[in-house]
Amino acid sequence: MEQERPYVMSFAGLDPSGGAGLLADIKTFEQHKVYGLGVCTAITVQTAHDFISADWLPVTQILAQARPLLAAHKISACKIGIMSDVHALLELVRTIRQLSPETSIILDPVLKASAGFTFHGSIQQQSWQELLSEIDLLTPNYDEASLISGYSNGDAGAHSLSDYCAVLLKGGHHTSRPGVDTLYASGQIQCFEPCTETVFPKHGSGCVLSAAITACLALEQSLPEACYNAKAYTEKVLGSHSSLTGYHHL
Ligand code: PXL
Repeated sequence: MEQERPYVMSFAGLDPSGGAGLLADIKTFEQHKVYGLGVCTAITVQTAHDFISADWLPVTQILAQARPLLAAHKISACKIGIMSDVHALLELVRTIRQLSPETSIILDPVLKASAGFTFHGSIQQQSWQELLSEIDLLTPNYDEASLISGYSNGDAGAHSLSDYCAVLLKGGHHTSRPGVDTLYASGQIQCFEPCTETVFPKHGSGCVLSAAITACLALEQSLPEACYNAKAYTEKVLGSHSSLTGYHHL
């Protein structure tokens, strides 16, 4: 019999195609040998190619799913994916902090799906700053860092956001250094080069990365170690098949 695994929780949308959201997170957690709990934030209708619609669950319903689990288990880390808006995010994050102060909170600020669907309307920077000061790690891509910070340059934007929490700027959409992720944390900047050359774009790759970081942190890795190992894991999923669908294995 194995030892008890650390518990982690994903707050994410149901993507029935399995590439993103809750299903992607749970596959990633299982491969990392952490116990994954999943709270649904939205029901989406999509395939790997087309995003058709999203129905948001009210925050009261999201919290109703989470509360008994937060009371029943010590949750080492949680990740938050799609949420309807910054106010819902703030309410969720404040409740997690109140009910489970030791849980690390990782936020993947999904503003837009790769298939084109926009999740959030206009960005209220003041509310985002309040939100970021309540979490441990933000994992934006270049465009998200730019929109959330209000800087036209995503690198400068990510740096400025690290006044509030640690920021991992994902390199997937970066024009000058594609694939290089940059961690801004505790006043230091660290770059993570891609480990493999053969990667194929995938729907849900950001979900896999943030879920893998969440798992690695729950396994007591340091933040830089977790970012490095999660990147290597994500690249394996990206390299697993040439289609938009990826396979998970360690
Ligand atoms: O990859 C962003 C994302 C996150 N969560 C859900 C999604 C998507 C993109 O489609 O559907 C549920």
